[in-house]
Amino acid sequence: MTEKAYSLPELGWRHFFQQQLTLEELETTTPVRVFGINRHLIDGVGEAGRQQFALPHAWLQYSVQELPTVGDWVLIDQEGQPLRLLERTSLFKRMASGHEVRVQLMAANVDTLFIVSSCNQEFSLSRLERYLALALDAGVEPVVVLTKADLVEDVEGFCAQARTLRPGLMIEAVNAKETKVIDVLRPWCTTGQTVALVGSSGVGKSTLVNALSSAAVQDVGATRDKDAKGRHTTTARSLHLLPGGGLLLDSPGMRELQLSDCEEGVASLFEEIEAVARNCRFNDCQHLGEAGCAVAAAAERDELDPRRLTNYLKLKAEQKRADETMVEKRRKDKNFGKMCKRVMSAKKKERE
Ligand SMILES: Nc1nc2c(ncn2[C@@H]2O[C@H](COP(=O)(O)OP(=O)(O)OP(=O)(O)O)[C@@H](O)[C@H]2O)c(=O)[nH]1
Ligand SMILES: [Mg+2]
Ligand SMILES: [Zn+2]
Repeated sequence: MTEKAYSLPELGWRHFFQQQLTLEELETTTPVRVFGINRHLIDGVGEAGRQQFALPHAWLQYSVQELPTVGDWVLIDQEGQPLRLLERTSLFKRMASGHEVRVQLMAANVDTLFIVSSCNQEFSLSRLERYLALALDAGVEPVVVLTKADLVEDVEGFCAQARTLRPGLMIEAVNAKETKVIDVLRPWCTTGQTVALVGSSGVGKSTLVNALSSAAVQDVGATRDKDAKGRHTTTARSLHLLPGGGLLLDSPGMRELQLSDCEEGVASLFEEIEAVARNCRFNDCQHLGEAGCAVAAAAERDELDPRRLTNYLKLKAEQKRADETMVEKRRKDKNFGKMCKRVMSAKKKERE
C-alpha cells in the first residue's frame, strides 16, 4: 500500500490558524485537522498522517461550541494528546432533532457552500434564501449550483431569478451528470479549500459529490500501513481529500441542514428590509401590524418585494420560535438543577 503524506496547506491550514499559536506551541505542538468523530474518538489527519485520539476527560465539561467538530483544527502535544481547539473561520450548527433542544455542531472551517437546486419545479427563491441565510450566518461563501440545466430550454431564466437574491451572488448552471461539471466547480475546490453541499432531496448532491470525488477519492485512513491498527475502529470519516486538491465535507445531516440559530444570516441577506425596519417606531417591532411600522408603510408604497418580505417574516418567526424553545429549555434545566441540589442536601442532612 502506498503511503501518501499531506502537507498542512493541503489539509486547509493557513495564516489564520498559524497566527493563533504561541511561540511555545509552534515548537511543541502539531496541528491536526478533524476528519471524523465517533463519540469521543476523533479521527484526524496531520502532517504525520492519520491520527486518532480520544477527547480528554476534562473536555467533557466544555460547552458544545467548545468541542471539536468535523473540519476543526486541534493542537496535539508531543505525547499525542489534544491540547486545544483553534478558533474557526466558519461554523455550521443546527438544532438537534428530537425532543432534546440543543445546538449541534455540523462542520467548521468550510470555505464554500454549494447550494444545490434544480432547473425545475424544485427551484424556489424562498428555499434558496433559507440556505443563503445559513451560509452567511456560518461565515461561508455561498455558490448556487443549478443542476439539470440539460433538461430545460430557459436556463438563463433560472439564473436571472437567482441573481436577484443577493448582489454579486455566484451562480453556476450545470449538468451534474457530465464530467465537465468538475471544471465548472474547480475554482472553489483548489488545494486546501474546503467545500460542503446542501439542497433538497433529488437535486443531484450525490451526483455532484461523485463527480468531484471521481473514482480516485483519497481515503487517508486506508493509505497508511503504519496505522493499520486503527483501521478496525471504523469511524464515519466525513472530510474527503479531492483528487483536484480541495477537501469535501460530507458529514451526515450536512446536506439537509435546517435553519436554526442564524439571525445574523437573515439580517445580512435581507439588508434592504432591515434598513427600513430601523425606522419602525418600536425597537422590537415584529412588523405584524404594529403602529408606526416602517416596513408596513414601505410595503404599502410598493417599495419592498412582497415575496421577500413574506419569506423574511417567516424566517424571523422561525428564529423566534427556536429562541423561545431554547429559553424554555434553559429554564427547565435550571429548575431541574435546583431540584437535584435540594434532594442531595436533604439526603445529606438525613445521613448527618
Ligand atoms: N439530467 C440530469 N439529471 C440529473 C442531474 N443531476 C442529478 N440528476 C439525476 O437526478 C437524480 C437524483 O440525483 P441525486 O444525486 O441522487 O440527488 P441527491 O440530491 O443526492 O438526492 P438525495 O440523496 O435524496 O438528497 C439522479 O437520477 C441523477 O442522475 C443533472 O444535472 N441532469
Ligand atoms: Mg444523495
Ligand atoms: Zn415594523
